[in-house]
Amino acid sequence: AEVAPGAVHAPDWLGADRQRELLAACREWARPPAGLRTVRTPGGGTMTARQVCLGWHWHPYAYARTVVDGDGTPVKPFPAWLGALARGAVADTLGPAAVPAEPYDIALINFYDGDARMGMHRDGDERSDAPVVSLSLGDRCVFRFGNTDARTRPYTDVELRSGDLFVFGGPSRLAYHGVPRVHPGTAPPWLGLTGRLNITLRVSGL
Ligand code: MD5
Ligand code: FE
Repeated sequence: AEVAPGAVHAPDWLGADRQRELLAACREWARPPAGLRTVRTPGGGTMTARQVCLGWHWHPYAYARTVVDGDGTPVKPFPAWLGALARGAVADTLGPAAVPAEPYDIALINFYDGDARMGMHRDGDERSDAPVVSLSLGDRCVFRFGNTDARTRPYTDVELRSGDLFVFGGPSRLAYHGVPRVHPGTAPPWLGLTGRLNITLRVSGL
């Protein structure tokens, strides 16, 4: 379903097998060194979703090759199979012509427990306008897709569930968005995940 120009929601795009595979991979990536960390913003705030990065390390509001705001170790590599997954996701939602020529080279993985949220923001630290690919695992959440001008209304609330794909391309690439709530205990029982996981795949242009 196209939520806005270039913003496409594909429910249950990942099958059960790929959800299990991706979850197992995320659990490995979360281990130290360069594992899961709490992100602190320059204003003294703390993000409630914890994060691990592959390829490039995101810290507010720039990218680095080492975990500059954590254990200082080199960022884990971005595996080729994740790039293939991203290109397939773009081709399936926006069409083959929308698949970028540059390689996908960043994964940001956010771990949400039942109380975690993400405030309305725009993703502007990449130097590429390639579509962002977002994959959800575990608990359902309310994803708030806004507009490009302000973090306020108008916005559209979409429920994202385990296995869902969301692609943000074209004019939607720079829209404000956030996660105002997670619904605890709504993950599919067969997945074995408490909480929510979101994987975004991006082109750095760096
Ligand atoms: C999440 N993550 O559910 C979301 C999904 C983040 C973040 O927001 O920055 O890690 S990614 C949603 C996204 C990415 C790029 C553009 C737009 C949404 N958009 O234009 O709405 O943890
Ligand atoms: Fe974002």
